[in-house]
Amino acid sequence: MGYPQKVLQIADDIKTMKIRGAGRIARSAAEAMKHAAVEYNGNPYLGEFKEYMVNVAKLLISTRPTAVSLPNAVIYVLRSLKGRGSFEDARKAVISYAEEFIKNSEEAVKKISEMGAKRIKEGSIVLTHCHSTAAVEVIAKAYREGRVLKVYNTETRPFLQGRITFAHLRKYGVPVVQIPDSAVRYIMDEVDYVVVGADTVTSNGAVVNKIGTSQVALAARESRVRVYVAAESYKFSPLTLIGELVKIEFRDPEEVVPHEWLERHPGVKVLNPVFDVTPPEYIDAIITEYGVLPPQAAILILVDKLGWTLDSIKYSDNILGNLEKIIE
Ligand code: RUB
Repeated sequence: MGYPQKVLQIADDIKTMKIRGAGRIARSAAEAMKHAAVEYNGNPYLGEFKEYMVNVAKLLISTRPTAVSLPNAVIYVLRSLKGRGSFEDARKAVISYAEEFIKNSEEAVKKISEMGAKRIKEGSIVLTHCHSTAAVEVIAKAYREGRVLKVYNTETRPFLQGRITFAHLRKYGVPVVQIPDSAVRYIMDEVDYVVVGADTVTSNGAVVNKIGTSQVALAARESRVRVYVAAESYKFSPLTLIGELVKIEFRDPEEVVPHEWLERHPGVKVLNPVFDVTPPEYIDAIITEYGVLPPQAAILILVDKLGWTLDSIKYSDNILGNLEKIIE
């Protein structure tokens, strides 16, 4: 059985980065799961519906590898199928869990903006990198409270997400100065806080975010500038509790150099890693909806708040291969 057009469209939009940013990717994936359930037109048998939903989940999870928000959102919705007695019951559960995920996610960003803004002192200069909804909301809230004078905003090569951040911050009236990524260290002496988002937070508090974030954090540390990461709890990776590494996505070289240039230089190798890892020592705090934490407390989000135990990480070997087990 095929998938509804809207589900295929969301999967493609995540892959091609029309939908991007870990939070938006997660909410869109939950939306796609909901659509898949609403538009399911196969036989009304529980087993068949479950199999179909697992396949939709696999399709969505395979679109981009790094942001754990994507499998976390999909698995949150998939879990609703566990223990259901009938097809109709199962379909309703998927729809309501998907809606719940989206609502919780939006509320989390709001709480993060409120708690994060309080951490910024009046009259500060902030630097941000890439485009993070959570980071933008912290900065905008702090600006409304008179805490932010201006923002240095990196252009974020090669995909130039900094232009999206520029538009969002300007919409909120925040004074923004665009800088090339290579100007970060030059400008850091003027900066009071770095505020960025996260694609994945590991159990030891390392943050995987847009390529260049670790260089920004390094320059900040050298200048004794505080680094805050705004991250909802579904950006925390359960698999890192058992030592699994986060897969870094590499994208098309043509995002870095034009096609014609590549043609003129046959055989040249161009690397386009799109995320990097900032170690916990370079991060002052991770702002979550549950509070502002030192990175070393990341494990508490996974264990205390999300309820993961070593035994419960049963799909550990291969998350795509073991999705069926989640709903047994
Ligand atoms: C986006 C990126 C963002 C995080 C957090 O990368 O690295 O900083 O996803 O964003 P890409 P948010 O553009 O490759 O998806 O706070 O919006 O979840």
